[in-house]
Amino acid sequence: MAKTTTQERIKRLEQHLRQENPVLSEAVHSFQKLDGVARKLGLMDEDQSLATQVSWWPVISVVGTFSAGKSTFLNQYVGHTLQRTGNQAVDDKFTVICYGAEDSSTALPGLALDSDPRFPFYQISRDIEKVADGEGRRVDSYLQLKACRSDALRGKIFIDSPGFDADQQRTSTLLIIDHIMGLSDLVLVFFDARHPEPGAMKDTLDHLVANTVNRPDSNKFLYILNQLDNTAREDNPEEVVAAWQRALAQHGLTAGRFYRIYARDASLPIQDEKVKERMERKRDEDLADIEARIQQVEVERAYRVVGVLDKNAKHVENVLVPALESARRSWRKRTLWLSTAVFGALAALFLWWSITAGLWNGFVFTPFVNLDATYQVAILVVLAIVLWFIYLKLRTVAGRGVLKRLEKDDSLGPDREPLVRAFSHNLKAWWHSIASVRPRGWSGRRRKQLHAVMADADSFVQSLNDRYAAPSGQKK
Ligand SMILES: Nc1nc2c(ncn2[C@@H]2O[C@H](COP(=O)(O)OP(=O)(O)OP(=O)(O)O)[C@@H](O)[C@H]2O)c(=O)[nH]1
Ligand SMILES: [Mg+2]
Repeated sequence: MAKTTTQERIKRLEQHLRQENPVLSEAVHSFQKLDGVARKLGLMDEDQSLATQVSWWPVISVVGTFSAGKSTFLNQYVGHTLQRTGNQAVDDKFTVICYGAEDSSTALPGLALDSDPRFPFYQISRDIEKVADGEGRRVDSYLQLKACRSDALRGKIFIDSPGFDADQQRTSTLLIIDHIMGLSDLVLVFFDARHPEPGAMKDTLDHLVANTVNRPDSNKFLYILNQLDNTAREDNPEEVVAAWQRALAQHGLTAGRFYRIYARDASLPIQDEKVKERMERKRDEDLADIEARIQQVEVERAYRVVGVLDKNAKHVENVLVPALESARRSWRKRTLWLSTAVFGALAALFLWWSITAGLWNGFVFTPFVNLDATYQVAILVVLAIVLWFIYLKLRTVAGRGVLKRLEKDDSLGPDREPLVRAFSHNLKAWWHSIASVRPRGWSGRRRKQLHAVMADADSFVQSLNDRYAAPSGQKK
């Protein structure tokens, strides 16, 4: 069987994970097993895979105002000068940063992101095109991908974004920012302590703060006041922080998740030893908190991927297969009614016609008994075949009725598409008797395969526990 593009991509996904999280690379195998079962049931076609429906890496994005130090922060975290930094707006693109095995860091065009489902910008060009005519084709001018061999990048994807200014942003850029905020597991929102008057950037704060603090996933937003070292020279550095806190509070940020930091390398020397000591301590505390949150999303995501595997396997067995059985049951019932009606009508028609034509002698149908035995057999065979074909036709008509009902059933939610697909798959199997409600492709063997996937999920959880937690206190 020729490998489909999706299968090729899954292979690459697995190779990529093997380097950075072997447990998850095993999980890819289990997803493939699950895909096999789902395909046999007709729930998906060859080019689909459940593995492409989960994002395999946690996404941590850095957004914020111009020159706030987003790229500097990322360079420091990664331990490489990956991104250019500077006091004019240097970044005009969104940069996806991930782990790569190559020695030197490599940059790839936006197209690489647009066409690869492993990354969070899969087919973004379509969405860009929808909001800005002709811009979809220019996806390279919005996005780029950088890979770098840094341990800090293992198991995560970072997104560095161009400076945000609500008044100057193009709709396509706003769309990408919103897309990123939606899909990220953690969003670091950067502000620049050098901006003396946070009140002057109302629209920007509206977008970055007011619109994010009330989201259901608001917990994933961290608001970071950066470049605090610049305030050390002020008479009252605390006043700068207080002004920012007031401005953010006006936009809805009341408690927690507000950090103040400055870059370790890029910072200015602070003369006053006391101030220096105090600022460094606060910075290190806050940086440690932020880094712990970054670490945490990787752990959460690993468990989530395994959870999705388990959930999907159980969903097939406990929800989709029973739903197909029930669809087959109503198919059988409809076929029965339809056949009774049609064959009854045909029999009545035949009787009426033959009786009025005087073809019966008591219970004997005279034209038939007067024939040769071979003719009798031949006629019976032909009749049986014709009736069989009529039956198959009726069966299909009844099945289409059930299919229509499935297609219209909104209560099925996301299950509707796979169920419709699987039921059509059942409809095509004319040789498979509808006396049985067992869906096409479902068998004891398939059930065992599903159970094996669930058992895999359990063992992955244990391996992840071993990797991330050591209850006995032993070192790995
Ligand atoms: N003093 C000081 N300077 C910093 C700090 N962080 C960044 N810088 C400097 O601020 C300038 C802007 O930093 P960048 O990292 O390029 O900022 P950015 O947010 O990525 O900027 P854009 O991508 O253009 O929006 C650079 O010259 C950095 O060296 C900091 O904490 N303290
Ligand atoms: Mg930058």
